[in-house]
Order: sequence, then C-alpha cells, then structure tokens
Amino acid sequence: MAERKEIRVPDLGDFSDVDVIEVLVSAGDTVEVEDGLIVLETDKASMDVPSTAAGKVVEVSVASGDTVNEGDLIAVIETSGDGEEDSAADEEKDAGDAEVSSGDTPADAGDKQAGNGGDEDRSGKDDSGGDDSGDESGGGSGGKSGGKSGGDTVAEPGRRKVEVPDLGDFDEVDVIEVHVAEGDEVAEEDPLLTLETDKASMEVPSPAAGRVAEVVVSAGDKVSSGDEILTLLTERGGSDGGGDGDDTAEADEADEAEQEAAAKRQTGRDRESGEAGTERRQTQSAAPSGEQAGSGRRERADSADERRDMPSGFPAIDEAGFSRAHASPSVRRLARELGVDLVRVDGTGRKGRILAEDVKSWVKKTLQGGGEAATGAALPSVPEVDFARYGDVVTQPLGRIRKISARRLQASWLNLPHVTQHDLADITEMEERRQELKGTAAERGIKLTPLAFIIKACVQALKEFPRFNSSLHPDGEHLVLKHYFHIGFAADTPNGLVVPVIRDAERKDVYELAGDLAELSAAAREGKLSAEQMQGGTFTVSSLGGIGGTAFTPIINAPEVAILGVSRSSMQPVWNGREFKPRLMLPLSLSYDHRVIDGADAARFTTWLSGALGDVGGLLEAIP
Ligand code: CAO
Repeated sequence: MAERKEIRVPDLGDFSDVDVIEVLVSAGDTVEVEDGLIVLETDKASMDVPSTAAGKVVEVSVASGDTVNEGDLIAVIETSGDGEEDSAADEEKDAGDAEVSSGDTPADAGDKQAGNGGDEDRSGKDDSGGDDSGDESGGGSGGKSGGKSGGDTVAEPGRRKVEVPDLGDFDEVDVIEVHVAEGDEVAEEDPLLTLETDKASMEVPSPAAGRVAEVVVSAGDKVSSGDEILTLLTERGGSDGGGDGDDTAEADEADEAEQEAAAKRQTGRDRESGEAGTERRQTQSAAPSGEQAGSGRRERADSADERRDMPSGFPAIDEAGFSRAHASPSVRRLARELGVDLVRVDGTGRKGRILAEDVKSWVKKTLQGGGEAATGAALPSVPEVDFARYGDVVTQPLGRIRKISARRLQASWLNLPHVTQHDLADITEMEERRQELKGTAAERGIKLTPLAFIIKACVQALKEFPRFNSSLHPDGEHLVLKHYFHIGFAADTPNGLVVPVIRDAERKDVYELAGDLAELSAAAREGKLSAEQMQGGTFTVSSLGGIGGTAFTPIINAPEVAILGVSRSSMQPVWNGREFKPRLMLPLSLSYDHRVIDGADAARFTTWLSGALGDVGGLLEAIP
C-alpha cells in the first residue's frame, strides 16, 4: 500500500537558519533513495540533502531562498509500499538515524560516529566563542577545541601540526585544492584546504595564525580524519585560543604585508595546482594502480585521473578555479562526470550560482560548436609577464562580481559579432521639461534624471523594432521575440559592474521608471540586489552621461542582442537649414549583434530613438 513519508532536514550540527540555495525536485517527480532534494549552503560549506525514501514527490515544502533548521519539512514522498523500495528506504533511514544521516554535515557526522558525544564536542565549540564560521567548516571547531577531535596538535612550542578535523563517516576524501604553500602567513580561519565528497564540499580553515613551515598534502590526495595537513609556526606555540587578541594586533601591524602575502599565496596556489596536475599525470603513467598502497592519504584519486582523461574535447579543468566555483556538490559531481570546467560556466542561479541546467546547456552549446570552449580552444593566449621583474607590484584578488562580469563580458565579446552605431539626439526640449518637472518630482521623493526619459524612449523604439527585443535561440536557427520589456541598466558599484533590471518598463511612466532606477541603483551599490532583480532583461542601457565622454562601445549583455550606450549631453551648434542654433545633443552608441540585426536596421533604430527623445510630449504621455 502506498505510504506517505515526510522527509525532514537532518541534524545540521551547530548550523541554524541555513540557506536553501537550490531545490532539486518538484511535486510529481520520482526520486530514488539518495537522490538530492535540496542544496544547503553556508559561507564555508555546501551540501546536498538526499532523500531517505524512494517514490513520488507529492509535496515540496521549501523554496530556494528559504532558511531551514533541523527537523523542518522538506518534502512528502509517496512510496510504492510494495515492500522493496520501502525497506531500502527504511534501511537507509535507520542507518541514517543510528549513525549518520547522509545529509549531515561531516562535522556532525563525526560527532555521532566517533561517539565522543555531539553535545560535549559542541560545548567545546561553544567555548571557543560559538563562532559559527569555525563550526561550519567542520574543521575550525576541531582546531579551536585544542585538537580534541582532530584539527591540530602541538608538536613543540611554536610548531603546531594541523590535521584534518573529524570528518565523521567521510573517509578518504578528495583534496581538491591546497590554498597555502610553505612560507605563507595565514590568519586564523584562513582556508587551508578544500575537500570534496560527492555530497559536500567544504573548506578546512586554519586553527590559528602563523607561518606555514611545511605542507604535506597536495591537491589530488585523499585524506581522512587526523591526517596531517601542515605544520604551522605560531607566535605563541600551541596555546589554544591564545592567539586571538595577538593575531589582531599582528594583523594591524602587518596589514600591508598581509595583503602582499595573500597575493603571493595566490601565486603559490596557482603554481601548486599546476604542479599537482603534472605530478598526477606522471604518477598515472608510471604506476596505474596501487602505487601508493599503504598510504591512503597519498593515494591518487582515480576520479581525478579519470577527469583529466575525459575524452570530452573540452578544455582542461582549472582545479583552482573549479574548487572556488559557486556550485553545489551535485553540480560539481555532474561537471566532473562530464569533464566540464565550472570556471567556464555562467551561473544563472541565485547570486550567480551554477545550476545543473547551466552545466548541461554549456555542454550542449559547446557540442553544437557555438560554445565558449570551441572558440576558446582557438584563441591565442596573452603572454604571461612577471611584472615584479620590472618594479614593485601588488597583486590583489578580484572580487566575485568582477569575476562574474569579466566572464560574461568576454563570452559576449567572443561570441557575438559586435557593431556599434553612433548617433546624436536633440534633447533640448526634453531637458527643459525635465528641469521644470524635477522640483515636483523631488517633492514626491523622485530624482528625475535623463535616464528615465531615455529608458522610456527605448521601450517605444523596441516596440517599433521588435528584433532589438529578442534573443537568438541556442540552436542558432530561431529568433525568440519577447513581448515583455524588462530593461536592464548598467550600474557602477564599488564591487564592480552590475545590471539591475526594471521589469515591465512599458507599463511605467517616467516617474515610476525614475523611482525604480533610484531604488535598484541604491540596492546595487549596497550589494543587496537579488538574483531576480538582475534577471530577465531584454535590452540594456549603459549610461555614462553622469560622468562624461562623447561615445563608447558598450558590450552587449548577451543573450540580449543590443545595448544602448549613452554619453554626456553637450550644447552644440546645429544647422537648421537657415542658421546655427544651440541645441543640447545627447550622444547615443548602440552596439548590436550583427547576426540578428543589420546595419541598416541599427541606423533606423537610432534615428527613430533620436526622434522619440526629441518629442518630450510623447515621452510624458500617460500610460494607457
Ligand atoms: N548627459 C548629461 N548629464 C547627465 C546625463 C547625460 N547623458 N545623464 C545623467 N546626467 C546627470 C544627471 O542629470 C545628474 O545630474 P543632476 O544631479 O544635476 O540632475 C548627474 O548626471 C548624475 O546622474 P546619476 O548618474 O546619478 O543618475 P543617472 O540616472 O543618470 O544614472 C546610474 C544612474 C546607476 C546609471 C549611474 O549612477 C551609473 O552607475 N552609471 C555608470 C554606468 C556604467 O558604468 N556604464 C558602463 C558600463 S560598461 O558598458
């Protein structure tokens, strides 16, 4: 008989209010035991919560963006009840209850399995200040509690052996990346390793501040709880927790030096991952299997070797970048299986997270020959220069937003044949009218800038020229024309360029558009834009008018097909057939995808747009 089973959030250890970043199933889906249901993420670990029953999903109670705690209902699953699947599910569940639910965090799993008393261990963590960040990693807690459950031991005063913390049921876990090299200075909580299983990826943070004396693991190794990672030279020997105050003082003193060390670490990392890759390849050809028997930690990961030999024809995986990619364990697993380098995949999930769909569509696109990999393979590379040979340099890590926008801009630049059409619009009347209306708008709390009028005019032009509001279908054989007008605008923020989207711009008057502009730009500057607020755009406007310039070449926000660049308006003498008259002229730079739009269409578009901007009455017409 069919039976309904509630699948709930497993014990999450010290975590609470954990973000649900992806829901992998919907009502009506059929799942097997161990199929992922949701993906949870903290700032140091992400994990899949698998199903403990097989059957049909009848209800999903969480959504992406929710936060959850232990015991919260995830889904209700109707099992077939004919015995076989159920008993498998029950067995799985029992096993989970008795030992470790496969959705547990590794740290929590450790608590249960090691039988050292989850509570006791947790109280140890609490002693260390209840620091969530340490606990989240499953590694920091061990370190902070003085090596009781693994993490670090004091070798001799000033030398501290750092070990892999208690990983619970997880044994022989892949080291995906080693973040430090000999000689590096690390602060407490700096990531030392990234470990990855098929259900979780996590960082092992440093239990203390110090200088790395020796690193004994490499990327590609497998490690287990208690394995040595490195030796740390600490100021205060191994005294637990003693570093807290002093670390801060040291950090204050050596702030600049620390930045440089971080930059060197990055270089070291790059070097390390490159070397590790070479070493792995050599090992494989010299001794295909069992070469390192007896040293589990040193045993090479078969999967790592396999993935290097993927006959996919895709570019090689950049391990360092892969480990930092914003993706869940299940997506990482999928990418590994397919031989896809996550660095190359654009994430469409919340905060740019890479979803399974993104990996699949990258593969599809690449196999169809239109993908970035195909193009990238033929690209000559820019020469690498050791700039330090010529003078002092500081290397700073790029922020996440800058990295995401860099990839997108490059993908667009490489994939879309860009042409830019320049024009001038006479906005003398528009500007006069704006000045008249500015005061009244300000009383309503609205800053009426030229951009609101420009967006209004763009929507009118897009209605007139629907191809500009389209996207090329991924099959390259169809055009998708959109009957909605969601207008993105480039916003300059301290973290880099973002493109918030004004939804349904055709239903908004200039005041509403100005209101949206102000609200979204403020959220952009504060880094508070949600993924939804940056998605779904059909056309983008990039205004540098508030800053200056006379023209530029904006890069199309692909898969859109056109972008309007706007520069600073200036008073110019314009010949009206009888005489020169001073007119306020606005420079327009329209970049378009020449696969979709012809030059003549582009010239018609900008000419029409100039006309619309010159007719302020039309821009101020009430929305029907
Ligand atoms: N010509 C002359 N003056 C202009 C103008 C133009 N084209 N556009 C704006 N201005 C004026 C505004 O009227 C305002 O002056 P007042 O305060 O006297 O009214 C001033 O410049 C500043 O405007 P603003 O920048 O605050 O407002 P905005 O609506 O024009 O722009 C935003 C908002 C978010 C687009 C802008 O702040 C921004 O980030 N611009 C940079 C976008 C960018 O980086 N683009 C390049 C991306 S790469 O393709």
